[in-house]
Amino acid sequence: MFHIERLRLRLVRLPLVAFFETSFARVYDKTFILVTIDGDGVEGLGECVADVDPYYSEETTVTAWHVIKDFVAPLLLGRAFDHPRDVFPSLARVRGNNMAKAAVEMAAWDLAARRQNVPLSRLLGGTRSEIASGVSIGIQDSLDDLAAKVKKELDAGYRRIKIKIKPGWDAAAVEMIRARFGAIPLMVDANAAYTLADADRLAELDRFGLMMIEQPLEYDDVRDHAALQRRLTTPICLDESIHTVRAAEEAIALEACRIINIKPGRVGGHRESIRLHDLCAAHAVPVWHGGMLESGIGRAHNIHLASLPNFSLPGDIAASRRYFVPDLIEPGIEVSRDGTVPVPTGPGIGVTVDWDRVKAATLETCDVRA
Ligand code: NPG
Repeated sequence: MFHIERLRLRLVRLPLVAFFETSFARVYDKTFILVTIDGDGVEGLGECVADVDPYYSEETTVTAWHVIKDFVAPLLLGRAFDHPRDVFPSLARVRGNNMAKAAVEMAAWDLAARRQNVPLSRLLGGTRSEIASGVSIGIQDSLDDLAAKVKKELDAGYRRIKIKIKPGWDAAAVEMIRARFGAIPLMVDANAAYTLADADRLAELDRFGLMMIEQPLEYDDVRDHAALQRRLTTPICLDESIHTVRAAEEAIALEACRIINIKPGRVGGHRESIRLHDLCAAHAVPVWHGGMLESGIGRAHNIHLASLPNFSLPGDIAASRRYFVPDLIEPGIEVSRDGTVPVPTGPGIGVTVDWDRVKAATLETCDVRA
């Protein structure tokens, strides 16, 4: 049992080590909300993955701040919970806004794990002591730049390479990688940049033996993905479209994908991620853990979650140094030469926050009490 006595929101901005470009935007820094929950003399931490712009999803840092402060916090403050899995259902009155809910819900899981003095992975049902790590490489200015990035990440030991694609930056990029690096574990992510009218062009990717193509079509679509999957041998992986467990049930029933990417921010936190993980396991659909350019705090949450058994493919959970130097945690997340990350063994998320760094990166703070 734990109490939720105070919620603190911090708007934090960190410069990225290098720009990151998807089919929808190029970003140079990451601005996000850090959530702290206080209860029973213990603190829990969560990171909101909403961006400043509504390009990946509808939510933004401003909408999440508003929803947490004015709607989520009042439903939780002053209450006692037997288990953090009870937090998400108690927010049911608030529709959607999963990134806002997840940041708070995940902080509650951290708090509960710390209160019990166990690593978060134990509370979540994790079974691994290390997770397999892959990288996501954004769209580059040239194929030579892309080749240099791929080489660097393979040399670092990462277990699979994902590249971002969009019309005009797709088959040639994949062809170059296959020609220069051979049969490496390779996948592509379109972030909804194509339509069903592009099916023939997407089918051209089949000859490259990709592990999967992620979210080729609209962010809220399932039906067209099912039609596309019937025309591709490459497995489709859904990301944006899977905003709830129900959406995953529909996608699986319609055979719209063969793999699912789990991001706790997209589905409302750890509880819903576990339900999604279990649903996929029951249907023999492999899952992997996505990334949203998190700081070490959100990254630590992801590592614990990715220790569950059906996370059988390498996730977008890479080393801190690829994103932020310095990170908000010390030491940062490290990836071993064989492309794995150990699951932290200390209480809760099990990483040490450098509060001076958090303070230096904070633009705005807000406390909410019962
Ligand atoms: O390594 O954290 C990471 C980035 C992984 O490619 C990645 N994330 O569409 O999954 C995505 C993409 C993304 C990044 C989406 C930032 C939204 C914001």
